[in-house]
Amino acid sequence: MSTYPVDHSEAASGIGWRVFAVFAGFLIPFVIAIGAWLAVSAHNASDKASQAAASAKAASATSSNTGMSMPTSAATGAGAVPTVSFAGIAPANADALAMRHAAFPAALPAASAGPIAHVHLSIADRVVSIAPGIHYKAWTFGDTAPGPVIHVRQGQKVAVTLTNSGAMAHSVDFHAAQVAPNIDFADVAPGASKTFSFVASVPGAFMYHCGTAPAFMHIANGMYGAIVVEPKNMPLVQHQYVLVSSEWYLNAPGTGAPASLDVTKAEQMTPDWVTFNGYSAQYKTHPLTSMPGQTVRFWVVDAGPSLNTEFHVVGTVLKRAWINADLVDAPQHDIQTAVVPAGGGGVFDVTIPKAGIYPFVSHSFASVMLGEVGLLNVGNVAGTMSH
Ligand SMILES: [Cu+2]
Repeated sequence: MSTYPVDHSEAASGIGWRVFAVFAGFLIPFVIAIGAWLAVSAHNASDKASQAAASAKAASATSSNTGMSMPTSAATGAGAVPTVSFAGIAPANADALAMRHAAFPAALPAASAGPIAHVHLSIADRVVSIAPGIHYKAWTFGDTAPGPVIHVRQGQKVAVTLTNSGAMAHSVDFHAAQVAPNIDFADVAPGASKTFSFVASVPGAFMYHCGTAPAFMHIANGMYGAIVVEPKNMPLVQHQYVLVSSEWYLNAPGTGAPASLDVTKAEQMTPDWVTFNGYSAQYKTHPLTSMPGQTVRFWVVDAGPSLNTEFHVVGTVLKRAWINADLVDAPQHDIQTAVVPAGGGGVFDVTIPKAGIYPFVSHSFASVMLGEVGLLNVGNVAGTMSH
């Protein structure tokens, strides 16, 4: 038996010291980390403030040249630059303008016949409408943003002729192609044209877009579209619609003079409008249609430039969902919402037995508030539906 004298107060204080030591072992690095973080934050804040000032100055210096609001460098300080939102701005006659607007044709066009699909894409600077009464100075394929829907059969050769009538160099990058991009996706000078071809060997819903640097800006300015490469074995459906989602970042409201790109907003990913097929909520005033019991296929491409689309149809489930537009593997079944990533696609079938009005949305709901919503009218019923 130990005879070692035990001083209970000493023992107690020894335990206390050990507890303190363990606690301090955790606490001291924590305090140091907090201190370091505060110091870095203060430093960043001062950096960002000076960057913001520099960017604002650069924006006013460069906007007279390009018509766009641009920071000094794409990589600096965008997060700290204050911007003004023009989201939801609408003239008094917005409803009438929305009704008068000719909706971008969403129906999938027929595929080209024969072994070669000839695709002519003309590039031009065009003022487009992106919401009721809102105009935007876009760079376009085929005079619209998105550009024309291209529909080919798997295995077809796609012969592309690109004609650049715009004021600067542009190009086209087909996600459906497997080619050397430095050759086939190379820039075409203003006034010039080029041809190239590829075999559409992989089926899916693909994006095409201008790849001229900075591609970010060329996409944000409207240079994108969808190419559907259809395999032989797709289940037959009664209706097929193509939806291309994209964001718009405006340097002005666009109600009077057309707006141009605000690069800072685009870097911050704070769009003024998010659209299916280039115009806010156009399929609310001009709904897509089907009849009860029919199957509707949505070919969805997200052009970005930066935000995903969380595709969802209210009042039903996606009966078949080819996630990432992977048409080689079997689809998923009966899911609620599917992500279509920026620069990607998805193919979704719904079969709705009951007549009614079924909104389709990006369930990332901020995008709905900015215009990424439409309606599927099943059974030609009267009325509308807000979401
Ligand atoms: Cu371009």
